[in-house]
Amino acid sequence: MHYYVMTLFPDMIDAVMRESILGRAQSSGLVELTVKNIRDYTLDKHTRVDDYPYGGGAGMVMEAEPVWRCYEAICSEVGHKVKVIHLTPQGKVFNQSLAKEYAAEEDLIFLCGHYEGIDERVLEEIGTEDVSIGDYVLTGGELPAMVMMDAIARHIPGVLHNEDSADADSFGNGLLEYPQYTRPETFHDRSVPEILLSGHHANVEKWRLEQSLERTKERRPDLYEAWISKNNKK
Ligand code: 6GU
Repeated sequence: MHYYVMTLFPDMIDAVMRESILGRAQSSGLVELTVKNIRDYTLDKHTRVDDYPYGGGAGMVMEAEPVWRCYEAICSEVGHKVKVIHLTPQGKVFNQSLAKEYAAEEDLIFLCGHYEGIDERVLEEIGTEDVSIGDYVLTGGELPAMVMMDAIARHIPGVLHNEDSADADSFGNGLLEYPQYTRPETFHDRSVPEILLSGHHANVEKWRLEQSLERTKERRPDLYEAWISKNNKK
């Protein structure tokens, strides 16, 4: 997977992406990351990349031309058109199945907006996929892009050391994950559930599924209902 990020704040991306699972994935060659500063593609002599909105209103709008030239530069590096994910609270909401879908791509461009957004015409011209990470407003698309790159990379074979983990995790089966425990057996008078010490694998699995269902019903009734209808129809 080769990720490209188009941003006005390249340092923000570099700092985070060097660390964690994604840093490792880059060292091992499973993930490549190229960060492009949109400002490098402006033709304005004062390196301006934003302007006042037509029709008036608060804030500034990112201009079409630098975004377009940056996009074209990436596509000519790659040799063909690349799917562009535009991070915006107006997008469809990102989830685990989208993460899996995007993980099948060879290259992905993340276009990070700032200010009051990006001139609509360049979004149309590129044909961006508009994606949000949830119903709240952030100051820019950089954090959402990094959230998505992390979630997507976990589905690339070899990125997680334990190959099962991506599917065993919360949402892999459509349910929240069961609670986990490690040593010691007692912490502040709280004991590890007896069944986990039993060594009886089938009973442990049964208990974990019950815990997952209980937890999902309580915390995410929407996911619980979806799981029940899916599993009763089978
Ligand atoms: Cl993708 N961008 C911004 N600016 N805010 C958000 C978001 C994206 N997703 C949720 N809030």
